[in-house]
Amino acid sequence: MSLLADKKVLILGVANEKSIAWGIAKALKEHGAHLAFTYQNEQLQKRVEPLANEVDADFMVEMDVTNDTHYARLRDTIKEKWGTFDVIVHSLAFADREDLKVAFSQTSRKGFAMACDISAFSLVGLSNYLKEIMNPGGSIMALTYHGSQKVADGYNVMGVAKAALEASMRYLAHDFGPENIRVNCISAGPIRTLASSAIKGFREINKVVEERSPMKRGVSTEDVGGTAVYLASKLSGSVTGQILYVDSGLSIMA
Ligand code: 0WD
Repeated sequence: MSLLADKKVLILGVANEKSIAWGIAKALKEHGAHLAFTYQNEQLQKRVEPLANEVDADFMVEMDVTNDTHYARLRDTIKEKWGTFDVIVHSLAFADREDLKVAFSQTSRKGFAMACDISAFSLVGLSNYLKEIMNPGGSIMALTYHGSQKVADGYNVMGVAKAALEASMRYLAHDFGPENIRVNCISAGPIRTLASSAIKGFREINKVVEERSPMKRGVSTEDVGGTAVYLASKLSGSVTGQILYVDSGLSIMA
C-alpha cells in the first residue's frame, strides 16, 4: 500500500507551477494522498485550477488568511467534503515589496504587522480552526527560511516574520502533542518562485548555495516535496516541534 494512501491533505500556497507548494503536492500525490487546495483570490483561482485538476484534487476553496470569515468557511467546507482530514501544508508568506527594499530599521509599522499576520499568525489561526477536524496522527507543516535565525541581507521583515512562524510552530506542537498531532517546519534553501523574486539580491543568494553548501548545489521543489512526504507520513510519527533543513547543508556552514 502507498505511504499516504489513506491521508487527506490540505495545501495552502500554490500560486503557479513554480510554487514550493506545487512541488509538495506532486510528491504527496505520488505517494497516494488525496489533495485539496486553497487559493488566495479569484485571480489566483484561474492559475491554481488546472494544477489542481492535474493531480485530481478533491476540491478547492478560496482562503485569504487576512480574512477572518474565511477560516470558519474553510473548516466547514472540509467538514462537508471530507469529514475529517490528516495534513495541513502551510506554504504562504507575504511582505510588502517596499519594506524589502529599505533597510530593516525603516520597516513600516503597517508592513511589519502585515508580514507577521500573513506569514505567521495564519499558521496559528488555521491550526486553531482546523485541529478539531484533524485525525489523530495528523501533521501540520509550514515552510520557513533560515533568515529567521541568521541575518540574510535583504530578507529583512520577512526574517522576523519567519522567526515568529517558527516559534508559533513550537508552541502549537506543545498544544497539540497530547492529541497526537504534530507540527513542524521545513526550512528550504532558496528556490526561484514568485515570492522569492521580491527579495533583493536573490540571484546572488542562490549562487552562494551552489558555491558554499556542502553539496555544492541548490535545492528544488522536488527536494522539499520528499521531506513533506516524510512529515505527512507515519515515518515521522514522533517528530514534532522541529525545523527540518532542506538546503544542501548550507545552514551548517560558518
Ligand atoms: O526561496 C524560496 N522560494 C523559499 C520560500 C525559501 C524558503 C521558504 N520559502 C517559503 C515562503 O516564505 C513561503 O512561506 O515557502 C513558502 C512558499 O513560497 P514560494 O513557493 O516561494 O512562493 P509562491 O509560489 O509565490 O507562493 C506563495 C503564495 C502567494 O503567492 P503570491 O506570490 O501571489 O503572493 O502565498 C500565498 C499566495 O498564493 N499568499 C496568500 N494566501 C492566502 N492569503 C496570502 C494571503 N493573504 N498572501 C500570499
